[in-house]
Parts: sequence; structure tokens; C-alpha cells
Amino acid sequence: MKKIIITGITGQDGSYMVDYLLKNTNHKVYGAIRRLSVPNHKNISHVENNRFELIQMDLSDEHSITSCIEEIKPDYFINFAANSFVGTSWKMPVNHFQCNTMSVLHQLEAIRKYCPKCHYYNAGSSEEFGDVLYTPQNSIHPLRPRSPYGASKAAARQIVKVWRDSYDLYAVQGWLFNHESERRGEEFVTRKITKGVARIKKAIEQNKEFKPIELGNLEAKRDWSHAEDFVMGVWLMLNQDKPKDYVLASGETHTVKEFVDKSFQHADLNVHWHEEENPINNKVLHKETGKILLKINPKFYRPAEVELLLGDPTEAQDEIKWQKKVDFDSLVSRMIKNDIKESKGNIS
Ligand code: F7E
Repeated sequence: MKKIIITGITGQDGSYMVDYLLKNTNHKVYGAIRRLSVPNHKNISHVENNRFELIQMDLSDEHSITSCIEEIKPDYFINFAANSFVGTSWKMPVNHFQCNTMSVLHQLEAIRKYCPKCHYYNAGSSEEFGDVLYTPQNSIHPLRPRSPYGASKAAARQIVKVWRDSYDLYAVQGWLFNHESERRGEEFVTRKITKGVARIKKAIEQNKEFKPIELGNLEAKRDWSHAEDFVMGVWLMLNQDKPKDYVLASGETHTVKEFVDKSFQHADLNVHWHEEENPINNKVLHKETGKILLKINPKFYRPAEVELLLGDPTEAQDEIKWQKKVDFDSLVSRMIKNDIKESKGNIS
């Protein structure tokens, strides 16, 4: 039985990867978790399988990484753990480099020493492309990050390349464009919107007061997919004849504003935009009651923004036969339906 270590197991991507591997392979999956005073295992609470085992690993501790790899000697190592919120990366840049870059170095060094045949994946990001030079972005687009987060991922990419070239390791790092789901963290814009819309819908139905959703830059364009489609692409990347990095993306781009509109539409709320010359004053109003459902709060603007992301997944489609299944409309619909179901009268 082959052994797979996955980090970031309680997050969106790690938990979908566990589901995918337990369903589609016979391998044993070790889910690496960090001890927290308040554990958050919601995304893996449904997993019951004797091929799944939790192990303790702290990515900020080199010893902890090395000893797990030395002991288990995995056939695959999938590193999804990251400090992945771009917005806070200006506030804690060192933490982002420790977690997203240095830990990759420690993982690769341990793999080189204890299990050099291991197939290694590190979570790369479209944020590495930053202020893009052309559209759509493909695997030869230069790395031009705009945030400490993007820089930490771009630096990790260079480490993966150097270790692959120098020690003949099977090490890859995809460029994953934005990927969302019913398990997405609430600080990311998509889940913030769908949770907020579900909360407001409930309040309107119960004729109660509510606070509007507050967002930053609505004009930013993102290429959004469903995370379930991407874990399949990661597994394909890990099982090629030779290691190669690929872009995973939907090939469509939409503004945050479009995501907002679609969310209200799928929640059956009739809205209209009040727009002014200064976008800070823009609002979404409820047609029937005139109440403000969404407004702009400048605190959610970033010191430097990636204005446009649009990925070109052609290489992944042609060479590793990756295909997305969930389109933009179904993604928003699934997230909204889930959040409406989950919102049990929480209308504060
Ligand atoms: O922001 C704008 C914000 O935080 C998307 C991570 O998974 O994908 C993700 O990074 C856009 C940005 O994701 C709010 O300015 C407006 O333009 O959902 P996000 P992200 O920064 O694109 C990449 C591929 C990763 O690798 C990352 O780990 O939405 N925006 N108003 C807002 N964003 C947030 N979070 N909150 C707002 O209120």
C-alpha cells in the first residue's frame, strides 16, 4: 500500500484531496495537522476510513517536518498547508515566508535525505503572476507578484525547481488560479459574499434587521473554479512520467461585482445598484424594501491589487487530460445553496 502525506488537511484543498484519494486509490493517507487550542476539523469530520490517519506536524518546526518524513517515508507528499490569505500578508510577511517558503525547503531536504523517490507537490498560485503582462496567463508567464503572499509562493517555486534540477527529485508546483467551494474559508471574497447573502436572505424573510455586507475592490477580475476539480488536476500532475508544472484554471474571468450579482440572483433576491462616480459610494439595494444589502468599506482595499487574472489551462487539458466539471454559474449556485441551508437564523 502506497503512503501519502497531505498537509493542510483541515482546509478546503486538503479535505477534498482526502476525499478524492480515498475514493479513487487504495493508498494510505496521512493527514498532517498542527495542534491548535481550538481544533477545526469541520472539513474532515465526515471522513471515516481505516486508510486515513491523522499525524502531528508543525510546518514552522523543521524537526517536526523531518521526523514525520523520516518515519513514514511517503511515496507522495502533497503540501497544501499555507498561510493563504493575500490580504493579511502585508501585516505578517515573515510568517508568510516561514510557512509558504521555508517549510517547502525543509520538506524537500527531508525528502532528499529519507525518500528521494517520493513524488512531491507544492501548492503554487496565480498570485505569482501578479501584475500580468498578457492574458490569458500560461506556464511561461513571468513571475511578477504584487503581495508578500505572491512573493512567498514565487520564491517557493524557485526552490522546487532548484531541488528538482539538482537532485533529480519528482517535485512539482502547479499554478492554481482561484478555487472556491462550500468549504472555503470565510475571509475569502466568494465565501464572504455567499455567507453574507444567505444571512441577509434569512433576515429579510424573518423581517429582522441586518448589517449589510462590506467589501473592497469590486472591479478586480478573477478566474474562479471549484476546488474539487483542482484536486484531480493535482493528482494528475503528481503522476506524470516526468515532473512538470501546469496551470489549472477555468479559462474565464469575472469581476467580484459579477460574483455579487450572481449570488443575489441565486438567492432569489431582487436588487439594484446605486452607483456614483467615486466607487466607494456604490451600494446594492433591495428592490422591495430599499434596504442597503451591500456597501463598500475602504479597509478591504489592498495596498497593491492584482487587477486581472485569467488562466490558460490548455496545456493541462492536452498533456495530462485535465478537465473542469463545474462552471462559474454552478459554482456560485452550489455555494449559495449550501450557505442558505447552513444559515440557521444567524442574522447579527
Ligand atoms: O480576493 C477582492 C480582493 O481574498 C479576491 C487565495 O486562495 O486565490 C486567493 O487569493 C479579490 C481580490 O482571493 C474583498 O481585493 C474585494 O481582488 O478571495 P480573495 P485572492 O486574493 O485572489 C489565489 C489564487 C491564492 O493563491 C490565494 O491563496 O476580491 N475583494 N473585497 C475582497 N477580497 C476579500 N478577501 N475580502 C473583501 O472584502
